[in-house]
Amino acid sequence: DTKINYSEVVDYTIIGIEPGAGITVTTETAIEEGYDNLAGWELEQASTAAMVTELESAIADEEPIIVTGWNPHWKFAQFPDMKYLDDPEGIYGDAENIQTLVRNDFEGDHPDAYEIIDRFYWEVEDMEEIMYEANESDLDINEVAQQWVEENADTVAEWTDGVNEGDGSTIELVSTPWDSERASAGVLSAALESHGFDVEVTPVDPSIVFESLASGDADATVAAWLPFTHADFYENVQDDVVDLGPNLEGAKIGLVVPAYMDIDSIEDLEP
Ligand code: PBE
Repeated sequence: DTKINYSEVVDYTIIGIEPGAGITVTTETAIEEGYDNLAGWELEQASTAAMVTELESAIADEEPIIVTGWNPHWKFAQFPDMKYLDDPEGIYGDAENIQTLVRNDFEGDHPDAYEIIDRFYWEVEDMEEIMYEANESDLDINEVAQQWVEENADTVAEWTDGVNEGDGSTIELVSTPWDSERASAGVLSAALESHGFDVEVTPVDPSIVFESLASGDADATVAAWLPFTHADFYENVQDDVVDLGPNLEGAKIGLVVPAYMDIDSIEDLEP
């Protein structure tokens, strides 16, 4: 038949993102251990911005392209004509959570901030609204997050009601540099600040998020993608951090292609 050999057209290359991302590690696992048919494939690593640029230009020309993708992400939310390739080996997993972790002694040291951070929970639509708004406007994600906290007082009250006001002590949040995590760190900071805490947010690579909590250098994160994306980083520090569970359910990662590509599964790729 006349089926296009997409693997050849994309030169056996997946367009990835930053080398330090969890999805980069997961995709290397898919290539090296998960799928025999990906033997010899390359994962191009540069940045999320470079991936989005390549994706936009491929779509403009209706060319095939395979990228590492995830939700919530404003770009994928905005392109309904993208699809995840099926992952029969379960390397990328099904639904992913974004989870909250704190350092071991944090609850004892800052019980009130701990209570707010433990209660912090929101929906995919909330996070997407902030990312989308920041991309449509000239505002920084932090400013949009601050506005969101002012406009969603009922939700924020679920996190802060009945908790003692902060004594001005500083809470050190550690996060990652993607828009999704700039949004969540921005919202949680604004909520904590509105309740009398000072907050510092440090964006770093995911491996450093986990290490800095385990060493006690940082207090908390709301940026852990589990159980798949950050599995390797988490396993290294599991006993030295406290997992407070999901703050958002319904995230996802995987290999993503434009819907005009007549291909459905990672298994359809050719070595
Ligand atoms: N991401 C977005 C990150 C976490 C958030 C999926 C690109 C990653 O570590 O892969």
